[in-house]
Amino acid sequence: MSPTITAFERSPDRGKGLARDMRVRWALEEVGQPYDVRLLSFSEMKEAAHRALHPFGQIPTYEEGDLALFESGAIVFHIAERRAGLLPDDANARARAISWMFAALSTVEPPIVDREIARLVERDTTWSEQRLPLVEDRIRARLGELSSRLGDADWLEREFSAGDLLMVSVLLRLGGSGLLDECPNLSAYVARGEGRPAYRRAFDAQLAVFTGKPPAGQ
Ligand code: GTB
Repeated sequence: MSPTITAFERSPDRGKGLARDMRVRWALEEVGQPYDVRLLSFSEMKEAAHRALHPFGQIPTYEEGDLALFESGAIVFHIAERRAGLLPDDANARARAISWMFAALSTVEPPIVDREIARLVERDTTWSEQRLPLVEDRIRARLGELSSRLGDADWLEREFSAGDLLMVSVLLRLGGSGLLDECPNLSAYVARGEGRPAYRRAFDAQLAVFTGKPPAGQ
């Protein structure tokens, strides 16, 4: 039986692939696992039926048989553990890839989310103009560190892994900010991720929800 994930019925990003169902779709595409999608409105996300799956009333969720999961990182990890293609077989390499998954979500993503909050939610406050450059400097520092570690490698460890999948997903949230352009190797890294066929399939599928047209080639 195919797993079912949840996604926005109408994503606020208008199909740019920035909502967190995108990373789950990408993981499923990487491992060749077909999936179904249940689309939810904002009000449906807050209803008891959805909160039984997701305590915070958000997307994405993942259901497979009698298993229900929430949190995109946990879902990607579950997919990577169960199916080949997203985590190396060697135990140490696997542990390092998992470290990058955590690094993406708990070290790199928080200041990036903070920037979105500063720009969107706090923009009418008197202190927003002072805060935004500070948040951007925190992102710059992280990007500089990540850029130094990546160097001229294609991926964070030898092979593409769930760590790269989550890191690229997180960095994509900086699109249009100019911050990624300050680290050309990171821009190239993100472009490599976006160029993967599995990424393209996932992107097209979530875009089709927004446009109402089936993905090209279907
Ligand atoms: N930590 C959780 C995870 O990783 O799964 C966070 C889940 C989360 O924030 N979900 C968001 C949500 O359901 C959608 S992805 N929000 C509705 C709510 O909380 O009521 C966040 C998101 C939303 C919109 C854009 N965008 O428009 O660009 C980007 C990211």
